[in-house]
Amino acid sequence: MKRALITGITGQDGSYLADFLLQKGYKVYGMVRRASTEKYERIAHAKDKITLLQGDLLDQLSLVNAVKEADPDEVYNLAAMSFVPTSWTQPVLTGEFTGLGVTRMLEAIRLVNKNIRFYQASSSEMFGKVRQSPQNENTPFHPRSPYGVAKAYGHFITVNYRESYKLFATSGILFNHESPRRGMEFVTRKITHAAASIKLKLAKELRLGNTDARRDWGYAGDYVQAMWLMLQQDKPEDYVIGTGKMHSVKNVIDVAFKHLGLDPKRYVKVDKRLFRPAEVDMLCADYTKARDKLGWEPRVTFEELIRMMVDADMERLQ
Ligand code: NAP
Ligand code: G4F
Repeated sequence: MKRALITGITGQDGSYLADFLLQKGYKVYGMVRRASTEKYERIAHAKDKITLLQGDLLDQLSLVNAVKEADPDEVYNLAAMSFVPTSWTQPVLTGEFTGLGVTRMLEAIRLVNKNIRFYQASSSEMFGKVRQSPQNENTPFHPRSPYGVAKAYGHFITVNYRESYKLFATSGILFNHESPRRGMEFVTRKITHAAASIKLKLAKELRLGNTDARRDWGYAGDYVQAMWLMLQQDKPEDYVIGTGKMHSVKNVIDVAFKHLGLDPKRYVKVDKRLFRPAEVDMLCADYTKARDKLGWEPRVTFEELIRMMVDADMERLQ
């Protein structure tokens, strides 16, 4: 039985990855940080099958102990401060969690067992003000937020530990991926939840920032398979994962509201206070390498994804 340790198991991706690895017959360990109230909604359905270990990306000893105790074949480092706007209000903490936290986890692996395979959750936010479109593994980075800068550090330290210590360390450069388990503050979920609330007369309007921004949005359930595939290869390499299709925030609004028979013009308001100090205008993945080497393809389309999220929010609110 293979063993995996997932950091960030209480998050969107961690919960889908746990489901995926359990199905594959893995013994799954999840690292969680201590809180006065437990936040395990996303893994509640699988909690009996997962072993939770306390640890924090800020605390080196807790990482060493989590790796020792789980004794994993694979570590998936998904934990991070992942919300871009907060990275401007908490830039130092973001650097600690999302950047230096990666080094701490790599050091824990180097100390405990150099044969552990390591996956780092890197981000298309590193491309930022894009130098070419679509973006692939060779596109230069120009991050536009403290979050993007911290992720670029996490990416390069992963590459560096692979080159310096011959660790099986990979960096998955994932474009935006969503699901009914997406955090409420991210734009897709904010929109699908608001559309459902308005339909049920629980809300009257939706205030958004830059609705012209364009992203390559895919389904989180598809993307965790790509993470796993990266660790099953002969050689550790970095991969771009996305759909190759770009849509605007306005497109998300249209699909979500029309799915419920609502006219978005009546409810959606642009609020300048929600614009970012520096915006990433567009992101679009060239995932040719993942398709050719991993045999990976996204399955859920943009429209299916948004409708799935609206339906789940309707069901939850009803
Ligand atoms: P998420 O839902 O925000 O989950 C983040 C997870 O990190 C949560 O489990 C959180 O735990 C944990 N965490 C935060 N700080 C921690 C700390 N100091 N110590 C231990 N755990 C900590 O994020 P996600 O969407 O699943 O994303 C997973 C990873 O992929 C993140 O690294 C994110 O930056 C990256 N990524 C995401 C996307 C995307 O579109 N979703 C795209 C590219 C890259 P709590 O529950 O305790 O808060
Ligand atoms: O949904 P978002 O907050 O996601 P963002 O900033 O692209 O980051 C997500 O994807 C990254 C991968 O590229 C991950 F690394 C990161 O962890 C996270 O999962 O915003 C998407 C776009 C932005 O351009 C934003 O300006 O939507 C625009 N937007 C417009 N109004 C809004 C809003 N975003 C949010 N969150 N809230 C709004 O009201």
